[in-house]
Amino acid sequence: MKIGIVGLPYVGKTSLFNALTQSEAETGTYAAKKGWNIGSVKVPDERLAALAGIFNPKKVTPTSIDYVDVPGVAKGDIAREGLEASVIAELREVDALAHIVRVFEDDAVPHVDGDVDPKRDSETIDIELAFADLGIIDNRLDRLSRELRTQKIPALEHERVVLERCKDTLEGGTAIRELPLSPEDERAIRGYGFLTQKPLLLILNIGEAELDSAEARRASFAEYAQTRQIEIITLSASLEMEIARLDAEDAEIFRAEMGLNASAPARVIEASYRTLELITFFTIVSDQLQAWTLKNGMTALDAAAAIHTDMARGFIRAETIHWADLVDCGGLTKARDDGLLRLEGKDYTVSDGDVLTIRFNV
Ligand SMILES: Nc1nc2c(ncn2[C@@H]2O[C@H](COP(=O)(O)OP(=O)(O)OP(=O)(O)O)[C@@H](O)[C@H]2O)c(=O)[nH]1
Ligand SMILES: [Mg+2]
Repeated sequence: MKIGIVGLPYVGKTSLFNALTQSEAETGTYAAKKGWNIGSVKVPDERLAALAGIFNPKKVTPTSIDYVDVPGVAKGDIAREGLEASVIAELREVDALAHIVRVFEDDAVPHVDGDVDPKRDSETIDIELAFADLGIIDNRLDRLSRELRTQKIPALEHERVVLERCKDTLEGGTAIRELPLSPEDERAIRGYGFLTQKPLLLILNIGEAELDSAEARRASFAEYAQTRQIEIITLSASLEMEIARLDAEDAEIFRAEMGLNASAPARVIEASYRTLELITFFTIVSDQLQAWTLKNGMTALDAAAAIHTDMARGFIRAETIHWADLVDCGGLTKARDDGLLRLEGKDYTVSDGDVLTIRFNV
């Protein structure tokens, strides 16, 4: 899973990236504007520790999330191609976007549009993302109308109808995310990776001295977020970057002193999971305990495919137990003896926290 961090220039994108991935990428207003940073974070999961407690596995593999930190996008950048095409192409590949909005006041950090105005700024980015999608749609519609003049191809006709709807939606100031699309419609445009179709997290970068205003800030964005179906997180990126440099114990003490409750990276990761509607399942195979992600609603066969295509091809059944039941009874053998392992077929809908043992032959 990959999440792209976007926002205006100098709003704290790289600071947050460093906090999330424990990196030391260059921050500050003179950082190079080219290219992007990619880093990975292991998803903390208490269930893994509990399961490891009964299995003593040789290896424990958590899931991970990749974060991509791209250069800032200023008003008009997309229209005048001020942002490298490779950056946009990279963003088209991500599963979700985290949009950072500057709330912090700091005279030492300039603002591209003169002053700090979180609402205006978040709308600026909405518009830039919409422009990026419209550019692709217009090009494609041109091509399609030429192709469809000479021959009638139903799939292309359908694609044209869906793209026209996307275009109208964007021109009306709404993201493609909010456009109801059937699964067929969805398939017709999936390949374009439209930026405004991606799940979005809104991250308000509150100044370290103003953190007690976080709730009020969040409330001021409640309506904005609700109409756009997005989640809001508040944090201070530069403070989180400092905390990420401390060891776990000092970080805990520091958070307590600052009156910060849950760690911001953990909140961003949790929100990423919710936004993407992901669940976690676990496997225990030859001394290895591993966590995997799956889209909510997916089946045991999808879970098998996530592990290995051979497993999906030769799928027989999935022996299934909820992680807490397994921890309670103390092991898979005991669970099997006690009749706690359920035998599920390929259509079984996997639940968050399931431990699966996939039986298959190849
Ligand atoms: N006071 C304060 N300054 C911050 C905060 N977050 C970021 N900054 C400062 O803002 C400047 C820009 O931070 P970056 O993290 O490099 O911002 P960016 O969005 O990656 O910038 P570009 O990549 O150039 O678009 C740095 O000088 C940071 O120290 C914050 O929460 N409080
Ligand atoms: Mg940066």
